[in-house]
Amino acid sequence: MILAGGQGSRLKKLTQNNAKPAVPFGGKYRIIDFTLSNCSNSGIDTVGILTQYKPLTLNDHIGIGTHWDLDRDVGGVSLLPPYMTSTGGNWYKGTANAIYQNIHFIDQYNPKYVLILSGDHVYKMDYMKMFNYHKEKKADVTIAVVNVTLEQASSFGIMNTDKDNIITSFDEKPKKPKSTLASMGIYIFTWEKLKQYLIEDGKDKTSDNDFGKDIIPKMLASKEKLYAYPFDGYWKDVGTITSYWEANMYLLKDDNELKLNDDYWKIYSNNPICPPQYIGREAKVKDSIVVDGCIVLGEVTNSVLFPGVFISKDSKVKNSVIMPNTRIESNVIIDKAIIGERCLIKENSVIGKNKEIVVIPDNKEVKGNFNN
Ligand code: ADQ
Ligand code: ADP
Repeated sequence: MILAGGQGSRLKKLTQNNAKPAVPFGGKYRIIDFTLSNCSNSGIDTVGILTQYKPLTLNDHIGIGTHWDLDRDVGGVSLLPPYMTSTGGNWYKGTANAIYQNIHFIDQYNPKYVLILSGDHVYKMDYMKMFNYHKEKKADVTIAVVNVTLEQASSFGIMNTDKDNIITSFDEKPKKPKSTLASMGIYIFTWEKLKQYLIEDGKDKTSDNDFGKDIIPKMLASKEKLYAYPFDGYWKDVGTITSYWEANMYLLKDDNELKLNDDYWKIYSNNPICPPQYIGREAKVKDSIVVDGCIVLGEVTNSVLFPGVFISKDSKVKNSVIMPNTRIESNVIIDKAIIGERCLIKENSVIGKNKEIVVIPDNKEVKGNFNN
C-alpha cells in the first residue's frame, strides 16, 4: 500500500498543483517511480495507491501500471481515493486512516502481511529481504530504519532498539531526539494485527489516525513485537526544497549510489514521446543530465534538464533543475534554481545567484531579476 495523498506542504511552490509523489525528479522520472519500481523489482504484484491531494497528474502518470509491469488481471495497481458509503464518507484523516478506510480492499486478497510505503522517497530497496526478516523474527511490525544526523532527527520518527533490533522506544518527530535512528516510514505488518489496531484506533476520537503518531506508539505500549530493519543504502525523503534539490544534484556525482544505469534494479517511468535531444554548435554541456526532447544552444553546467526544455543561445544554466517543457530565452543566467514545468524565462533575466535555492512554480512567465 503506497501512501501518496499528503499535500507535501514543505515543497511549497512545487506542490501547488501537484501531489508530491508526482513531482518530476532526475530528468526522466516522477518521485513515485522509485517506490513503484522497487515494488516491481521486489516481485510485488498487488499494489494499492492511496491518493487524495491533487491527484490528476499522479493518476495520469500511473495509468494502469503498464510501465512497472503492474497491469495485471489479478492484483496489479489500484488507485484508491477516498469515497462515500451508505453511512457517509470522509477524507483520509491521517496515514493510518487511509489504510483503515481500505480494509476491505486489502481483505479481498486475504493477505498474511501488508507492506506500507510512502510515495515520496528516492531510494532503491529490495522489500523481499525486509519481508524475510519480518517472517524470521515473527514480528508484528518491522520498520525500516536509517541513521540520520542529530539536526535531521526532529523531522522523523525516532527510536531506540536493543541489541536484537527490538524497538524499545519510539517518538514521532521529537523536539529533543534521544537517538538518531530514524523510521523510513516503511512498515511490514502482520495483517491481522494491524487490522486490530486500525479498528481500535478508528474508535479513538482523540487520535490523529497516523502511523507514526498513533499506531506505532500504541503497539509499543501494548508490548507487541516491533523490530527495526537496518537499511544501509542511499535513501532520501525529498520533502523539502533543499532535500529535493540535493537529491537531484546527487545524481550528477559520478560515485552516486543510486546508479540509475544499474541493469539489475531499473527505475521505470512513464515518459512522453519526444524527439531526440539536440545540442547546438555553440552549446557547452558539462556534468549534466539532458534527456529526450531537449534543445540546448547555450551553456549547461551541473544541472538536470527534463524533456522538452529549450535553452537559447547566450544563456547559462548552472546548479539547477529545469522541469519539463520550460523555455529559456536568450541571454539568461540561472544559478541554483528549480524551475517548474511549462515556464517561460524571458530574455536577459537573472534567476538565483544567491545562497538560497530559488523556486519558480509551474506555468510562470519570468522577466528581469528573480531571487525568491
Ligand atoms: P512524514 O513523511 O512526515 O513522516 P506523512 O506526512 O504522514 O509523514 O507522510 C507519509 C506518506 O503518506 C507520504 O507519502 C504522504 O504523501 C502520505 N500521506 C500523508 N497523509 C496522507 C493521507 N491522509 N492519505 C494518504 N496518504 C497520505 C513519516 C513517518 C515518520 C518517518 C517519515 C520518513 O510518520 O515516522 O520517519 O515518514 O520519511
Ligand atoms: P438521481 O436524480 O438519479 O437521484 P442525481 O441527480 O443526484 O441522481 O445525480 C445524477 C447522476 O450523477 C447519478 O448518476 C449520480 O450517481 C451522479 N452523482 C450525483 N452526485 C454526485 C457526486 N457528488 N459525485 C459523483 N456523481 C454524482
